[in-house]
Amino acid sequence: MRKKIALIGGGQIGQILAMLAAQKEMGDIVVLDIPDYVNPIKGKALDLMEMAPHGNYDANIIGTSDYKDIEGADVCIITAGKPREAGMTREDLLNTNINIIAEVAKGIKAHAPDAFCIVLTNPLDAMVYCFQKVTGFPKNQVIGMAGTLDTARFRAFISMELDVSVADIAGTVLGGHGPTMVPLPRLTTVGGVPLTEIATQEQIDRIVDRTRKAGTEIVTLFGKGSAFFSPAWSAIVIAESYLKDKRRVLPCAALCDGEYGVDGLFIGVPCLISAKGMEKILEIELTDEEKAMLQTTKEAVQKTIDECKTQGY
Ligand code: A3D
Repeated sequence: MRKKIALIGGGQIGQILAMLAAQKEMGDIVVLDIPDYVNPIKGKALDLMEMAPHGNYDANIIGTSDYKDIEGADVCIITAGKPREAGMTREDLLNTNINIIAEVAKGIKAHAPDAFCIVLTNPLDAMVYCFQKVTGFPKNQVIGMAGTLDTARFRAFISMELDVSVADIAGTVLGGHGPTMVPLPRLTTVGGVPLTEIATQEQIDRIVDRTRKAGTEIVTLFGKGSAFFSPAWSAIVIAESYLKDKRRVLPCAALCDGEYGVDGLFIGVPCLISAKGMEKILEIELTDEEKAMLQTTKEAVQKTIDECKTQGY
């Protein structure tokens, strides 16, 4: 029997997710959106079914606004909610998206209680926290997709700056999904060569700064709405690791229980993603400077969580 992937939110990211999941034959796909948007969602699903003969994939793809249709889903990827507009911070979305996430969490808990859940809605670290609070799902079953994208951006900017293939760049970005995130150039390599040996400090500073502001760079160019191709691919990479038990180590927002000195918060850390979901958080021995940056990002995440707590989460 095919796996089932539920995409909650069928907007910019949701539609790319559907296309990628279909092309990769990850399973049957249900795209769920609000009743007011159900016809466009049904239309997008039908369009993807009609792409199948040339796309060379077999998958049933439907659009719906009824949570009954996600029954039995193996994975839920949540993008329901508003994206940023130019001049907005991610935190500006909190009051709108918190209610949407609560509604989505209730729907998934009622209809797909065993699904591995990947949250993308911003402000990410706070929304994944609220989602877990409402569902009460164990920490291996819920993660936030942010570090996987932030690391992809970090690798892309290294590739552009040094004119080398992105395929050979390995690195990671820790912390919250915002300007306080912590890229780790010290642990980054290009074909096994330490980044710190082939890039100047000036280049590294430029890459780190651009990574931290990458989401805003795109929102500013768009004017309205935020990135969608790269966030979708990043979520697919996590979902694939779960569905195929690939055991990839990917930076995700995971519920920390003392790791990295963080307790009770979702924050970006390296995670082993297997058929068990978020099987394990991998800890890195950080320098004092990196620890200080992680403390700053932790305080920024805590601030948004405090706001969620005042709203009863
Ligand atoms: P958009 O194209 O507006 O799609 C969002 C969809 O959610 C729309 O189709 C809405 O109709 C739908 N929706 C709204 N309320 C509900 C609901 N209650 N139930 C089901 N569906 C609903 O936005 P997008 O796809 O560009 O972005 C989606 C979210 O992802 C936003 O919050 C973005 O800020 C966020 N985002 C996160 C990242 C990360 O790296 C974490 C990157 C880019 C965007």
